[in-house]
Amino acid sequence: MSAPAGGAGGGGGHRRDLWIVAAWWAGVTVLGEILVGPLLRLYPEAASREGVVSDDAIFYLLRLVVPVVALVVILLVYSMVRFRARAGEVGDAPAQARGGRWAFAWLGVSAALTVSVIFYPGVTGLLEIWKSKTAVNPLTVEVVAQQWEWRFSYPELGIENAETLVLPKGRTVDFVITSRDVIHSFWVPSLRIKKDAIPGETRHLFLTPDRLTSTEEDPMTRVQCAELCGIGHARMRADVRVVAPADFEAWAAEQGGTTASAAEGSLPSTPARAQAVTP
Ligand SMILES: [Cu+2]
Repeated sequence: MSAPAGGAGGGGGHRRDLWIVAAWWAGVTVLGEILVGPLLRLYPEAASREGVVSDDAIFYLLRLVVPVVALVVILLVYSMVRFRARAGEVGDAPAQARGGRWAFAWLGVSAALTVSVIFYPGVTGLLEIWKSKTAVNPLTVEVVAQQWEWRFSYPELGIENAETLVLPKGRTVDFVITSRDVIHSFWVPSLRIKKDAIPGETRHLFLTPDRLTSTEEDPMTRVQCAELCGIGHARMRADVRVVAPADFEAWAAEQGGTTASAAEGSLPSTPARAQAVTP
């Protein structure tokens, strides 16, 4: 009961179909991999060590997906064209058989691919990103979200409620994130990894900016709320500057003591204040 031929056409005809599909698959895969290269270069450049890990994972998955999509689409289109009903043909389709070697091979390969990407780049990437939690001497930046603005405090430097997020290049930052009202999400697109800001909760996000950049140069380097939080959500942004360590110290000294809005009172329970405080 192990005759290889399944359909009505006979073994020889199917072998030819397989070769045609294989040739198309190889061609489209090569073409796809060639085209995906320039596409990936259009991807906005990351500006953090962790962001590069995240980008590498996405690029790997996009490259991996090319032969998979190619195979599925080619099989589908080829079958539709090759085995279509011709004019005047009214008979039934050939009886469909279940299982067989191809089905099990298909199942085995898809399962293996799925499991493999859980480990690489999944687990390996996460471990790489989580290394930042153990960075020595991270810079603490308290991030407070509220409808519809962000405030940044640097407790080690005595800076409170800054409206611009200034970060030194090359030093891991421990963002301590919370919200005063509803759920927001702290996101700097070029740093890549985001974290929800949740009232009553304090969450940590460790990121290491590794490129000098600013909102002016690169709009992807801005704080953008990434959780729909009301009518002002889209405008809930803040400028970001990643500067050299010496410039950061100069900025901190400039800010020192004279906080942007010292008159606003203490952090946690100030009621929502007017939109623009001071430019
Ligand atoms: Cu929002």
